[in-house]
Amino acid sequence: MTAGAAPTRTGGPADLAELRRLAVATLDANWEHDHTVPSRTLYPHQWSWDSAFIAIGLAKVRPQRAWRELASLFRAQWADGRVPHIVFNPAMRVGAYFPGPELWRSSVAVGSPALDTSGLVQPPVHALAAWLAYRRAPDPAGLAALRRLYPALVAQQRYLADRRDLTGEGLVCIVHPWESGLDNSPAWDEPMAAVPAEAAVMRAYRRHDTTHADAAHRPTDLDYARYLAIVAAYRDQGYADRALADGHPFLVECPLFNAAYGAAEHALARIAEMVGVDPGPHRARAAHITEALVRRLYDPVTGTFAPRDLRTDRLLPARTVLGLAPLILPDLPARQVDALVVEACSARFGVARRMERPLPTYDRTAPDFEPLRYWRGPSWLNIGWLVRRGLLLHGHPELAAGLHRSMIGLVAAAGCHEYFHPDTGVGLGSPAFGWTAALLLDLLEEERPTDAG
Ligand code: 2M8
Repeated sequence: MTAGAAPTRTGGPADLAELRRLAVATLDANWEHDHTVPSRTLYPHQWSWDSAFIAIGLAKVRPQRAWRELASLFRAQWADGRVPHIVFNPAMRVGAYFPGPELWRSSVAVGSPALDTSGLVQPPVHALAAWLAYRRAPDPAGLAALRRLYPALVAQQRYLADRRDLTGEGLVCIVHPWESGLDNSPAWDEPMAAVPAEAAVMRAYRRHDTTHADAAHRPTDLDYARYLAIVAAYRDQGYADRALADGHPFLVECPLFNAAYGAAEHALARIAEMVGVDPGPHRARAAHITEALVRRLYDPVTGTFAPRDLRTDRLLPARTVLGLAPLILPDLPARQVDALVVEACSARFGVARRMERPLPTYDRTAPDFEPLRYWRGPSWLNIGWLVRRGLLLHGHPELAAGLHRSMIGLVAAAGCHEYFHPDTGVGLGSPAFGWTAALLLDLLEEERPTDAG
């Protein structure tokens, strides 16, 4: 089925031209001088992986903005190479987002930039985004932007390799669920249960998210108490990674984060070729990361990838969509590709040529599957976009087409929501969400990703 046959239900934009207009209008409305906010209400600052996804969608319609989006994010890169997960807009009123700069206190940390930021990172999808933005707008301005970004993208990878590979085994760890981007995924339930905190901690703070979104669709107060406890532990060490091994409360090797880390080296090899640098070292690192991912995070018993908790050295049991992310690696061995296709097409995730239900973020058959709560079941466009890309890369165009149709159908029926009920398609969270609009635009282009694009 083509995008033109996307289902339209009452209340949603009717045809593809209207969908395109809605997506562009959403991105225009969320544009804020040099970046796009994920949402005017829930997330009024700049977020790291949001900007990467947004740049991909902007490339065809607003190419200059695509490059500004990435350039503004990288202006907030720390001296050690980390790209912060939030760059705070100083023009926003205090309290516009919780936790704000007063909690992060980045300005007193060594090597932080002039702007207030968080001290965490997010999945490094930026090199891939820069490469895809260039493929979608391959003009001299794009090439000049790639040239400027290349050293910063290399430094981002270097930070991860030098500071976050705690075991020396070739994978990098995340130090907070927020770094995964899938904040309250059931994947993190086990390590989070070991983080000391009580829901009562939240009485000292005012959460901002639950004034804009239904509390039943967001993380709980107990989750937030633990999020803050982990931030405090990292911040009080000055965000210095050398202290992580000495009892930091959350240390996990995440399959999506590491798949992005590997995909970044593949993208950097392409960028290096374009800007006249030797791509060989990027290719070698990419191969090393894929090998480490298979060795450390692939579980032959379940046939999928799982996060490894470094505090216990065990794979975490929840079957989440994080496990499918290694499909984005062009050099994933056939054995793992085949196993992930089986997992994707199982009743847990329901990928099919004729998908009837959207891709969930968690195993539909699990007793604690929650179709309304954030990353514990709902369908998200960035994840569907990544999995679709992986399916195309590995020669499954019909399955990719099912996902494509289901994602366009979601937005056609409900608009550019942040996430969607995985059965009914009802829109949840922010109704005008940046990466939903951007990735919808990209999907509407109907491009066939290959290894190169
Ligand atoms: C969500 O995360 C932030 C914290 O970083 C939040 O809940 O306040 C996640 O969905 C994350 O993946 C996303 O980047 C961010 C902004 O859209 O919101």
